[in-house]
Amino acid sequence: MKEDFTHRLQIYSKWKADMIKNIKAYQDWLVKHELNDAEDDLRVFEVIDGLNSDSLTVAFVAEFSRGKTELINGIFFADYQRRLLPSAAGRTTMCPTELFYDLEADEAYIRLLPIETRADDMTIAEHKQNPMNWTTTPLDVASPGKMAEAFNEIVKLKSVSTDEAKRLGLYVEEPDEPPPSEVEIPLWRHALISFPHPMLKQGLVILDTPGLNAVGTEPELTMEMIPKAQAVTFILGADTGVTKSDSDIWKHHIIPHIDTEKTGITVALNKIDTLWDELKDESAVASNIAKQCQLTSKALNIEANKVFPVSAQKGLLAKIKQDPVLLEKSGLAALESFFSNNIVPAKQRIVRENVTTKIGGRIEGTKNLLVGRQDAAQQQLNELQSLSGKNTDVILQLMNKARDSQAEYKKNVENFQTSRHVLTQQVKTVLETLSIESLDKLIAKTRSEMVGSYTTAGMKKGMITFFDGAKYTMEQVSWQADKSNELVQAVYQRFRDEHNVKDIQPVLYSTKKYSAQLSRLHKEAEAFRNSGIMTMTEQSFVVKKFFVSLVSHARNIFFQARQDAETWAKSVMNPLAQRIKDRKKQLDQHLDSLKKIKSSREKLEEKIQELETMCADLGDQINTIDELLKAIYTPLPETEPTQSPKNTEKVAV
Ligand SMILES: Nc1nc2c(ncn2[C@@H]2O[C@H](COP(=O)(O)OP(=O)(O)OP(=O)(O)O)[C@@H](O)[C@H]2O)c(=O)[nH]1
Ligand SMILES: [Mg+2]
Repeated sequence: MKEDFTHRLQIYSKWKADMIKNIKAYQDWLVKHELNDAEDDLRVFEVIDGLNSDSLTVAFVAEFSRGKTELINGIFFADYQRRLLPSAAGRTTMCPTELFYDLEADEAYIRLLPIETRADDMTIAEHKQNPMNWTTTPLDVASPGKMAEAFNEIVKLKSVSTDEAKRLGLYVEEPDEPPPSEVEIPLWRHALISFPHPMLKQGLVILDTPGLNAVGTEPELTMEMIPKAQAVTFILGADTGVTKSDSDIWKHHIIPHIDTEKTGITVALNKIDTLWDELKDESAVASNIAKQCQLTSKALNIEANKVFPVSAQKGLLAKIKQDPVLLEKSGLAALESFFSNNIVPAKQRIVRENVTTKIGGRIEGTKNLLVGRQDAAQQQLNELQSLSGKNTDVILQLMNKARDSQAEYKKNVENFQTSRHVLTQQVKTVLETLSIESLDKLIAKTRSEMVGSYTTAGMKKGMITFFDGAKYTMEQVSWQADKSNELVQAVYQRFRDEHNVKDIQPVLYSTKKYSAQLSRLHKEAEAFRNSGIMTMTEQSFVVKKFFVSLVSHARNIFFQARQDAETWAKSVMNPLAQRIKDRKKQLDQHLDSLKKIKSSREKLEEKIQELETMCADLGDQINTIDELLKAIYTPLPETEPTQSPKNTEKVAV
């Protein structure tokens, strides 16, 4: 089964590689035909970069000791014939752990972020930009024993004074107990494991998390890392059922932060082997498991076919011992095939949409330009063909017509330059409103409202200031963007009328995406404020962390909105400028041809032939672009329908 997932990842990687090849070919083609400009080059590089660094994240989340790590061992690392990542009773995984392969460095390592960095204002994402802040140890991949030993770092603890633990937000005071002088805290804040496993090399990232109700869970994990995953698997224990703590995690840390349209959620009801009973017949056991799944699906309010009964431990054992009967019984294969059949195709769809929105329009624009050239060449060809056997007067008439067109063209260019200038002024106001400086002022104001009162009330006030301010700014931008769009549309309309072209349409700038992101962030912030975390004594620390990640998130949204506006402003008129340039060239060439034909009638046949070759060449170029468009818009071959796990079919209501 695992081969299935690997195989799908391979097909997906190949699709990405082909996409990169096609886009590069397009870029080369643009350069060769002198049709590229700096903005387009940048966008193409961005898309290629995005495809190169694209990854697919599967996150495993749960209360502690539900078997997250064991499930990862069983699904992905059974080939190593042992339990590769440490899994044991009680709290084991002490820091979020990302398993991936660092293709750029092409090295296996474990990189650990010291727990003390919790005291600073930097997010984990920001720390990732700077390997100097981490402790890096190379991994000896030839020795599973040595690797398992290196991975043991992620379960390590150390003793610190209670004050130090408080400073790091890792100590919660018990109301009736005197604080101890020392407490045990995790040694590391975050772990990155680069490991040359075939699936990880294909871009898979596995996120293992510590029990989410642990003291000091950083909001960055629940608000950023988990929501960004393409798949989230929530794990429960069949021995414990859905406890209050499980249900709190599900309600407060998972559901409010996940966009179910984008993220595939599955629930693994683990440890079903605890329900196996050799004294009962198999059907009684199966119906007991099915009942548990049904209860789980009801308790979490999730479709029954998303609940997978599994035994991670027996699955791992079955794979190591190569026991197909036990493997089947462990239910691991059903969960794996769900991953293969659903996660990869969903991911490919998102990536393809991203490529098409970023450069699809540009490629279509290129095609329209070529069709425009072909039409113009065909028109000239028709004119020249109609000249054979005609006298000089007719040629003179055509020359006059061409000169009139040139004069008209000149006037249109002047109009175009004026509109371009007006648009530049208009866009300036959009960019000014989107300035990071004004957002930073808002952040400072919010901070001053919250500092010293990291309480529910202080936080509520701060959040109202922040989101009202951010929303207001975005509305302003949206209003100004509408005005810019109207202007652009008017310029295009005029261009279409004056130049008699039908197919040319502008790309418009929209803040919709950013407003939606902001309101999502707002929703997450509200969910956070209403969550149980706010009543915990360590609140000031967690709230501060929350604020840090909220601000970095909001800043990113504004930064992206501004960058997009800048790129848009620079390139929105390019298709028209390109057409104008083309038109000038065509008019000049045509007049030149007519002059030559007038002085020597033998030239007529030569010019007709030139135009015929040009039309044929343009036809070839249009075909090439069509192929490229087809490659970009075609999804991966149809996948098999979603498979339901055997046991839950019985419980589907
Ligand atoms: N019987 C049984 N025990 C399991 C199964 N899966 C995991 N366990 C045991 O449950 C305990 C916890 O497993 P882990 O994989 O460490 O759990 P975790 O969710 O990663 O826990 P934390 O890292 O503490 O958050 C270990 O002793 C495992 O051996 C299973 O399918 N059946
Ligand atoms: Mg674990």
